[in-house]
Amino acid sequence: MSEIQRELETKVYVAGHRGMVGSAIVRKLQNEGFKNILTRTRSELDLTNQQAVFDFFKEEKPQHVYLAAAKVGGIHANNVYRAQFLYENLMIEANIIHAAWLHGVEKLLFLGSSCIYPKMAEQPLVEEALLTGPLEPTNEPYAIAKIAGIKLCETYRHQYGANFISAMPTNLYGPGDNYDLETSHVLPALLRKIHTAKVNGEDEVHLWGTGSPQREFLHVDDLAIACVHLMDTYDGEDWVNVGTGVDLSIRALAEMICEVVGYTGRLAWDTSKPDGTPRKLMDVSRINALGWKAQIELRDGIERVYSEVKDTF
Ligand code: GFB
Repeated sequence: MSEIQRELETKVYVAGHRGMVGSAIVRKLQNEGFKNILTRTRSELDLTNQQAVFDFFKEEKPQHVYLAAAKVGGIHANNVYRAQFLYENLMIEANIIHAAWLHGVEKLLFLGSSCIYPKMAEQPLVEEALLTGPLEPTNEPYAIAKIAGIKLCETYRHQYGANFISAMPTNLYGPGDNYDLETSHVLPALLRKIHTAKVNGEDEVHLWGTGSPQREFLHVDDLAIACVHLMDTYDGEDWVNVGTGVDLSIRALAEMICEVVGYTGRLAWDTSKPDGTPRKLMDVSRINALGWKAQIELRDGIERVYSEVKDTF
């Protein structure tokens, strides 16, 4: 068997395969020809249940793990379901990372988030900015859980020699996103709101905050390429930012979406809703130096996603 054939036989567990990130990783692995992809639905395996996770790893003995399972949401969900965001994410990470070590997983990739960096960190955000200042309050519980995940990978590497690595994606969008207006992230929320306003002939659309915060958006298919690339090539202890290195204001995003959707009404800003972090632009020099760069331009990505979802709203 050749080296490549052997690699394609690797038993790979993708935790969170029904989510936007996990499903993109599964698609990418399938396209690459991986033959042994292991998944479990939430009803088959509750990742917050330590014994169930330990039993699963003992029985299946995966060689590689992509840890893409998480409780996620936009600014409102993060701010309201604070206990769940902290508890569920801590449990999922601790259970999987410990089980992976106990059962000899050869390599694990943990997915974090750009919200781990301090609210007022210097821009663009370098990896070294971690733990240098207070976090953005609206997503502090989620960020603390994600920081714990990074530290689990780091400490299991130091103490036990485990090859566990971490990637920190910027704000994501793509197929399989959440379009529930209460719990979604900004890009899917705006697509839905602006599409609905157009279809209903409304002359204004209500968006949250002031429109001035800056955000960076990465298509999840680009993230999946980065994840598989890191799994193949990167064994370092430092976590790695994954983004485009380009951002825009929420107002500019809304205007771009209006163009894609073909909506010409007015944007009305509800300033009783939070703005969140003023800016979180990733410094992506580390991953660029490792041989990955985002390929999908934001406008193209939005057009792609809009054509996939517009008939489902
Ligand atoms: O994606 P998002 O909800 O979260 O974006 P974050 C929030 C920004 O978009 C704020 C504005 O400035 C909001 O005021 N916004 C405008 C809206 N209209 C809307 C709307 O209809 N819905 C939403 N959701 N926002 C997330 C964290 O922060 O970043 C997650 O909550 C994660 O934990 C992710 O880390 C990367 O970008 O502020």
